[in-house]
Amino acid sequence: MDKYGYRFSFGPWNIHEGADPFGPAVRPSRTFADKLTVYKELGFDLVQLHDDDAVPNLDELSPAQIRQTARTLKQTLADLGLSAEFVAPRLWEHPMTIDGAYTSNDPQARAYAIERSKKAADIAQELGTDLMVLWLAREGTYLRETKDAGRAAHQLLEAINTLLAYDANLRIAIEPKPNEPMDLAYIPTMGHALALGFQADDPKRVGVLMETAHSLLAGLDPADEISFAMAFGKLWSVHLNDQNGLKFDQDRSFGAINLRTAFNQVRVLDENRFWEVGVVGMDVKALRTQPADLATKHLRNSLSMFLRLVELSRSLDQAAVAALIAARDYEELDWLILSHLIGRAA
Ligand code: GLO
Ligand code: MG
Repeated sequence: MDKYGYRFSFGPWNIHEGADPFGPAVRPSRTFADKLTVYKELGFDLVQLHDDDAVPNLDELSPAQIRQTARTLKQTLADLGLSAEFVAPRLWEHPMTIDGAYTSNDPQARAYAIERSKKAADIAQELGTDLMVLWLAREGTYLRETKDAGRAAHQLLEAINTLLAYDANLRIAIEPKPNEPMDLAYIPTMGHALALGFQADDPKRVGVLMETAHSLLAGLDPADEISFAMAFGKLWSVHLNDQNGLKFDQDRSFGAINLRTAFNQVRVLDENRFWEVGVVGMDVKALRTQPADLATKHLRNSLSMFLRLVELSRSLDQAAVAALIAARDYEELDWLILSHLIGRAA
């Protein structure tokens, strides 16, 4: 925990080999165990996990074996002073999920997705976290005529209800994203995710995770997405990062592209006391050009940027801001904010 009370997390996928769709890995793989040793050094206390990060090959294991492996991991994490923030079922790599998971046209694939998600819930339980993140990677279409978006909405709701009923303590945070890998995803924004959650059998247990890059790819402002979710007490985690325009999902270091957008995300998180409700997750990737021994600086930079922006948010002259708003002098306010961000007097 830092001096402001925030706790930070990332997932093992955020230390990666640098492969992209046009080129192979450029850095050697680090084992999961090795990655875990980096967390504390970098100031992170919690680990975000896919179900199969926690329990490799879970499709080949019995429910009892899955629980046992997760229990062992809980101890490994504890020995390192770490704990799990959430578990996310990885519903986008298995051959059964080629045409979608909960919304696949194939009933067997849909059944697989539900069974797999139940296993993820068991893993979360054993790891001592009540939070499951649903990034609905392949719920959407490449070809509009292949599926029915209305039917898909009901299928997603049914999947969520099934999981809520399966584990009475489970909370589900939906992570919206508008595209990639799909052309068009069914749950592209915070509004879609919240609407779905409010329809659930136990709406109290469904919330959201806001990822900066995903909001930007939807043409939305991440700070407004945060505020909208927090207005209803629904923001349970974040994936802070950055994104340069409407391109592939870049997962750049937090604040690396647009400092003011980053500042406003931190400002609204801080004003709404996010440290009391959730963990600050960094879903960032090192640039492919980064040599192996220097490939965790994106995590260090993102965390440090967050803390510097908390400092800037708290040192903003609130009286001056209020006076300029009252005078409707928004140009002067613009100047005050920009000056504050570059550390100069207005
Ligand atoms: C990809 C997503 C992905 C998820 C992660 C957790 O665009 O951001 O990284 O956050 O798989 O479910
Ligand atoms: Mg993410």
